[in-house]
Amino acid sequence: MTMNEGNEAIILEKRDGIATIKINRPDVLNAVNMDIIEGLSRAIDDIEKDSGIRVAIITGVGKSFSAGADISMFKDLKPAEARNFGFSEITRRLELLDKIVIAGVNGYALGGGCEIAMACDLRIASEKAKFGQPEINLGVIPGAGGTQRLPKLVGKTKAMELILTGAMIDAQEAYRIGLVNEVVPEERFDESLEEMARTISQKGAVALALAKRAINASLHTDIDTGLEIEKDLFAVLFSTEDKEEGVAAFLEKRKAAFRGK
Ligand code: CO8
Repeated sequence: MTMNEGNEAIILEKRDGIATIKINRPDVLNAVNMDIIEGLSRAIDDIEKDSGIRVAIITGVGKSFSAGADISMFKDLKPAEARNFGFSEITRRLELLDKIVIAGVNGYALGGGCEIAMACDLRIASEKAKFGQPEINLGVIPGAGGTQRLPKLVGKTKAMELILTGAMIDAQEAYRIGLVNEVVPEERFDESLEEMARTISQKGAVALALAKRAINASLHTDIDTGLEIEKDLFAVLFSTEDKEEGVAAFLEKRKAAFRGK
């Protein structure tokens, strides 16, 4: 199934249990304005409600993933408007979504673009991708989760360096510091994204959602609380049909056919 959300800044397509969200302002390297924030919000609403979707991919149209917030808006933005812009809430919704979200970083992922990618569960980069938090060059700091998620992903040392210098790094360096899962040649980019999405979409939907929840909880809780959360979620899975199917399939030496229940 393919559908267009009716907001051209964001294109939402669905096929075989996988949703693809495309950021579509290529003339300005997919800089994020209100249309993109609203479009992303609607796309997340849609995916959230669609029980047929297990995996979502976010990528950019053209040569950029996203070069961050549309800087032309900053000129007249008042402090309260900057605070309530809604960008940070979008990244949080991606992180809390009960589906797996993969960032397909096809080019620049700068500022808010890097922050969207970091809120996703996995990041696949084309070898042309570039990452950075250049906000310091504008006299500001990351405002959509960068100061919070970057240290968790790459450690305080590198996060300080990237945010304080505003330096841009290439895909290989992003891989080396643990910011991305995989770097692939441009010609294999779509295929690699599809392959990762397909592999994950064939797993049980409840197990995927609970694995995501448990891993994210580990970043914010002490070990004992985290282990309690894990035990609870592990136990929940013993009430699912997918657990029956997964175990039966192993014992019968066949491939499991999960139904997401
Ligand atoms: N905002 C607005 N326009 C942009 C942006 C942007 N972030 N990035 C690129 N563009 C536009 C350019 O102005 C240019 O437009 P035009 O053709 O009309 O001149 C077009 O896109 C193409 O860009 P360039 O000609 O600059 O292309 P280059 O290949 O020479 O350079 C770069 C590419 C290096 C990516 C360069 O465009 C650049 O440095 N862009 C800005 C990157 C940046 O600083 N991003 C951080 C923004 S701040 C942010 O993201 C904070 C997020 C939290 C916000 C919270 C809510 C308020």
